[in-house]
Amino acid sequence: MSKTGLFGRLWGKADGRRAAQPDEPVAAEADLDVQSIPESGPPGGAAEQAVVAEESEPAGKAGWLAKLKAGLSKSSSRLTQGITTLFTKRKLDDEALEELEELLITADLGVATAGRVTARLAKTRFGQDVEPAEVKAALADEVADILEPVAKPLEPDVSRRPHVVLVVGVNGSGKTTTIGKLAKHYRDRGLSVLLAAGDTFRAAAVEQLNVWGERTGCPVIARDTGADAAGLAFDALAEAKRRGDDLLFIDTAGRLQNKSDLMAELQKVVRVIRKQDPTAPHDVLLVLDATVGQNAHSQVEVFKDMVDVTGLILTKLDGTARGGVLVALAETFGLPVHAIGVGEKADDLRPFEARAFARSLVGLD
Ligand SMILES: Nc1nc2c(ncn2[C@@H]2O[C@H](COP(=O)(O)OP(=O)(O)O)[C@@H](O)[C@H]2O)c(=O)[nH]1
Ligand SMILES: [Mg+2]
Repeated sequence: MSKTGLFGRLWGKADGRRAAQPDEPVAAEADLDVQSIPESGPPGGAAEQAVVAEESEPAGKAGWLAKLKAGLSKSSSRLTQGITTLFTKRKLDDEALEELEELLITADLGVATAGRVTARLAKTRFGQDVEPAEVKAALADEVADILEPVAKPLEPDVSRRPHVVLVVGVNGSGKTTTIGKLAKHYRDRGLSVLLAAGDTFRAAAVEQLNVWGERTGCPVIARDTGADAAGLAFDALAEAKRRGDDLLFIDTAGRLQNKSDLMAELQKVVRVIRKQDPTAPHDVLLVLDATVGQNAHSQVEVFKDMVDVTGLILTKLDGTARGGVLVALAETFGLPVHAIGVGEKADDLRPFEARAFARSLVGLD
């Protein structure tokens, strides 16, 4: 299968649905700072090519799988070393099962998953000699079964023009970076994408989104630091409608220290954009940093209380030993996992594939 075909399917229907549209010029309004990118069509100019070259990686599925495996190597080595130690020349008895369960729990897979995996092994192999490889394969199968139902692509319905995606999560979880990566992905496929710098709390946050806007050729709607995020989101939606954009990504602040303020702000953003489009936001993505491990659970709880989270994106799966947390989250919340981040570059966000992830997590090819 070609790369385009594979990722086209995984990333949902919007891919390639519409031919590239030249960007309309963006009218700057009084208190609106619109960063218009003076080029037409999808990336392809010299500057864009420079960015693409810098971001290049081994092409295709093989390259991506290698990257996933390398990224998850800290998580997988913890599991595989543990399994090898436990099951070298050993019968699968109660004690071994208990130790396996503990290992899985400490690898962040969660109590329920740990219980299921050990129960499944016990059912078929109790009292027999087991090889580490068999345990790994059984674990990968069980994990894949848990992840399969949540591995759902983001499926923007571009006929909404725009399909509105609100992106939430605590500070530093990777919201702005993820928006940049998503913008690049959809822009590369010919969709027109508008970005709203709704983290109006920090000047650096606005600047960061502007950089991604330039890099991806997507205009950014921004205002001064301290501006009302809801007002900005409202104007961004009006602008996206006027321009006929396919997608609008709204970045938000993530000051969890002040939970009630953040909740009020996010709820106001939702209320205000619904005045223009009662069906928006069409997706509310919660971005979670995988390195926080089990703490991700409380973040999901907190944000679910604030807004109707429709899906998750897990970032920083590169280089963390806590990749197992994705399994526990899937088991606990059953929320769709749309994509995972395995690096800071534009191409380091990929659709979430259950089986590939499960095998990489336990260090299998
Ligand atoms: N290694 C790695 N770093 C990431 C990933 N996603 C985001 N980051 C980095 O995490 C930091 C915080 O990201 P940012 O997008 O600013 O988070 P925000 O505060 O939620 O908007 C930045 O330095 C990003 O480059 C990822 O998947 N892998
Ligand atoms: Mg940010």
